[in-house]
Parts: sequence; C-alpha cells; structure tokens
Amino acid sequence: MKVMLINPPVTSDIKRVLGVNGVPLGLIYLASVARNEGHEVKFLDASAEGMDLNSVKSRVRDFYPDMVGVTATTPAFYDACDVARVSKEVNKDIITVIGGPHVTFVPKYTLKKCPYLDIVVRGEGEVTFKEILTALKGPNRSVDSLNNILGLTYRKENGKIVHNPPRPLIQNMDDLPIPSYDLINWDRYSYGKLRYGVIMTSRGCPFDCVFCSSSLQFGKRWRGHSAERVIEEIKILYDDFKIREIEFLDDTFTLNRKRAQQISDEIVKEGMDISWSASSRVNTIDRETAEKMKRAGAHTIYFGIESGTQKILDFIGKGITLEQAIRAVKIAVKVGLNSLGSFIIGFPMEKKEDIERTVKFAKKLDVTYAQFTIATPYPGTRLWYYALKNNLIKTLNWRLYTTTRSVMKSFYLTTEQIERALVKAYLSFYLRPKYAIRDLLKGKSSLLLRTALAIMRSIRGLMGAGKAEDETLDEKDLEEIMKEPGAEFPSIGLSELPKFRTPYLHIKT
Ligand code: B12
Ligand code: SF4
Repeated sequence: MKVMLINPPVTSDIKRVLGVNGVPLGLIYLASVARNEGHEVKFLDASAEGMDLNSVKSRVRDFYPDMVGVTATTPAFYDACDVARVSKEVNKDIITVIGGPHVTFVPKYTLKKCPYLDIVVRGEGEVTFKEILTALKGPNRSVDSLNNILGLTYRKENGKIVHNPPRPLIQNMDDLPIPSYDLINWDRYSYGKLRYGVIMTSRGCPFDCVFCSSSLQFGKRWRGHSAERVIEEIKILYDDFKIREIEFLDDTFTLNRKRAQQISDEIVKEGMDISWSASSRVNTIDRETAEKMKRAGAHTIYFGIESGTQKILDFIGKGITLEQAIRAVKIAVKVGLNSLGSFIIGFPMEKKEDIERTVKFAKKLDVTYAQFTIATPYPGTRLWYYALKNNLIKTLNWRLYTTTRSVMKSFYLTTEQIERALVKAYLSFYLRPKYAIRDLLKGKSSLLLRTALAIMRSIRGLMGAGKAEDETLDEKDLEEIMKEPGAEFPSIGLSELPKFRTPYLHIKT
C-alpha cells in the first residue's frame, strides 16, 4: 500500500506565537512500522516546510497514496481535518487516519466534526496502525474489516461510527522500531547552525497532574527503553545525521534515576560530543544524577513547578512541595545546569494574588528560564472533566487551545485579566536587569526553551488576537462532547472524579 504521513500545515496562531518546529516523532515511528510491513511510505512535515494546503494537496496528488495518516494536537485539529479534506478531493477512496493527544479523547466528536476522516487511532499508535495496514491490504479494502482492531474508532461504510475497545500499552519499549530519522529534513529543525534532534527514551507517567494529557496518552505506567537502545538511537543521530544537540522528549527523563545515570555514563564512555536537555520532576532529581547528566553534556533541565502556592499545587495533584522545587533548582545551580521552570496560571480558583505569588516564586527560585502558560482544559484530562462538569468551558474552538489563551472560566478573573497576567508574568520575570534577552537567545537552546522565549517575544501579538470571550459556545457541540466515553460521570467536584482515565486496558504486570 502507498501510505502518506502528514504533519499538517498549521494555520492557528500557534505557529505565529511559538514559531518553532518540532520533529513529528510520532509519525516517523509509524513510518517505520509501515516500512517494516513492506508499504511504500511518504512523509511530509507541511508545518516545518512552511507549506500551505494547496501545496499539500499537490503532494498528495503526486504520490497518490492509498492511505493518508495525519497527526494533531488540539489547536492543530482543524488543520489536520483540512488535510483529510484535500486528500479526499484528490481521491475519495484514500483512507484517512488520524491519531494524537487530541483525537484520542474525543474520537466520536472528531469523526462527526470532520467527515473527511475515516479512522481515529486512540493512544499509542504503532500496533494499532500495523493492524490497520494489515486489515486494509489488498485491492478490495474496506473499513468494515476493522471491527476487531483494538484502540480505534472508525466510520463504517454505511456511515455508522464504531468505537472499538481500548488497546493495551506496549509492554516492552525496545520492541518499538527505531523512528525513521532518515525521512527528516534536519535543516528544517536546526537552530542557527546547530542541527537539532529529538529522542523519546520512555513513555508514560504514574503521576496525575490535572492538566496533563501526555500521561494519559501514553498511560500511567512508566516504560523506558533500555540504556543500550537509547545509546543506539543517539549514535544514529550522531553518526548518520551529524546531530550534536539533542532534546530528550520524555515526560520525566529522570523518573528512573538509575537508568538516567546509566545513559549519561554511556554517553561519556562512547565519547559522544553532544549537548542535550531533558525533563525532570523536582522530586525525581538528586545531585548524583544531575552531576552525571551535566558530565554527559546536558545543559538544561526542565522542571514542571507549575505554581507558587501549595493550594494550587494540591489542586493540580502535582505531588510536590514548594520546598522540593527550591531544592531541585539549587541542585541544578550547584552542578552547573540551567533550569527551565514551567508555571501555569489561570486555574479556576486562582485569584490575582495567587498568580502574583507564582511569578514571585519563579523569580525567587531563580530558575534560569521560566515558561508561563494559561491553564487549558485539554480533552481527556481531569481539568477537562472538571471544567465540563462545572460549566467552565468558554469555547470549543480548538484553535484557541494554545495555552496562551484563556479558554476556561475562572471563579474570580475575567479572560482579559488572565491573559494580561500572562503577559505581565513574562515581563516581570524577564525584564529584570539580569536578563538581556538577546544574550539568552545566544546560548544553548532546547525546543521547550525556544517555545518559552518565542511566547515571550510575541507577547504583544497575543493581546491583539481574538479572545475566547468573543466566541460562542455551541450547546449542541457541548452535548456531543458529553457523550464521549469518559464524560458520562455525573459528579461535579474534582475530588469526586475518577483519579484518572486512560484510553488503555489495564494489564497487571
Ligand atoms: C515535543 C513536544 C512539542 C514540540 C513539538 C511538537 C511536534 N512534534 O510538532 C513543541 C514545543 C513545538 C510543542 C508545541 C506544543 N505542544 Co507539545 N509536546 C511535545 C511532547 C513533549 C512530545 C511530542 C512527541 O514527540 N511525542 C512522542 C510521539 C511518539 O507521540 P505522539 O506524537 O503522541 O504520537 C503517538 C500517538 O499519539 C499516536 N499518533 C499520533 N499521531 C498519529 C497519527 C496517526 C495516523 C496514527 C495512526 C497514530 C498517531 O501514535 C504515535 C506513536 O505512538 C508532548 C508530550 C508527549 N509525551 O507526547 C507535548 C504535547 C503533545 N504538547 C502539547 C501541547 C499542549 C502543545 C501546544 C499546543 C502548547 C504549548 N504551549 O506548547 C503546542 C502546539 C504545537 C502544535 N504544532 O500543534 C500537549 C498536547 C495536548 C493536546 N491535547 O493537544 C502534549 C501532549 C503535552 C501535554 N501538556 O500533555 N510540543
Ligand atoms: S505533568 Fe504530571 S502527570 Fe504529566 S507527565 Fe509531568 S509529572 Fe506526569
């Protein structure tokens, strides 16, 4: 089969605001799966290539695939739908498949809203995708043959939407193929002259933060690649693609400290001259691990600190204390690592003073960089269900779900106050004498850091753009959303909601 995998051209203000491209790692894992099954694969990152929809359509016409697979975050969903639409315009028999952290949690609504999509893959995609490809092999392919495949929601030929049971998590991460890094046009992701690569060495997270979608997408169980496999991937990037700067995209690279140390030691042993950054949690870092990471070339460590008040940290379910945050940043400083602290403002129960406390805390901590975002109820998260049950959703216009817009009502603050507070937070943190922004930009970089800085740079632009309060909430849409699996429980308090909901079958290991 001819399979075309497309990262959609992003027209939401995400691109304008963030201005950064990230390698669509999910799609190149899927490319490897399809290639291993003997399919012909074409990969297109229309966003990184700066293409418009017409150019995408031409590429689809040129390749004339049997299947188009497209990925999307929440704000990129309409763009993904547009890719499916133009694919069907090229040939109505092209089977269109979508996956990613948005559609996983609103699969039926997705298919209703975007009639050009045939299949939604929920959660981790590799095994489900392989089974779809097998089921649709041959000239008389029909989506009706998908009824036994776990982890998907699809539109039957008669138009009926079918929601299959969930798929278990992949048990052994080393069973995953190496992503098809050869499909990547690395120059599109370089930063200055630096060729810049990404690796995800683990999936899943056992914690339960109220806003977090990735820990649901990849399950509540941490699963890591072996250190050997990680080194193998680094070597491919290093030797074959001359990558010298790597970002580890794991939710928490240091969750298994022993493994993080092992990987660091191996990088040193192999004599690889790379610099890199990775995420941690303030309670999963210690001096020894940080030192080893630094020795192996790490320059920045990313901490989700989220709030400067324990009350909000408790609401988030972060499972950390302010003291742990102080301690973690001190460790980073001691070993010479930069720290990038992520802070979220605008939770429904936050008052102006709470937000101010968070900004003050960020400054007191003296993280090297701070990223501030607005609490956004992404589908599937506990915050999403909390917002639904408490009637706090302002809009279902996914384009606004960028974390720089206030899309959720607050008990105390207006949209304007929250969005202004975001601008103020950046100005207050970065416009201190110790920061000269151009100097920051000269240093080692990481995708997440560039995102933070890009938000800051375009902060004035943010204020001019449309606001969620100008949007109307379509009650019918809301009703549809409430019919999604997971939205049906009747309670209204966060504590009454189930601890978490994942799209997975729970397998005892
Ligand atoms: C790196 C990253 C970025 C990078 C680049 C992203 C990119 N690749 O283009 C940058 C910094 C630019 C970024 C920006 C944003 N990000 Co981001 N990002 C990530 C991160 C840390 C890793 C992404 C990744 O590579 N994952 C690894 C691959 C293997 O997973 P995957 O892409 O999900 O793909 C798998 C499945 O989803 C599925 N699948 C996905 N697509 C498809 C398609 C088909 C056809 C099939 C069959 C299956 C399938 O199969 C894949 C393999 O298992 C994730 C967290 C995470 N753990 O994933 C957040 C995450 C994706 N980001 C998130 C958010 C919110 C954003 C932003 C909206 C906001 C912001 N302020 O950062 C912007 C939006 C950018 C955009 N263009 O839409 C959320 C998404 C939530 C949501 N519902 O949309 C996540 C999940 C983090 C979170 N907070 O929970 N991000
Ligand atoms: S935000 Fe919380 S739940 Fe999500 S990956 Fe990080 S620690 Fe885990």
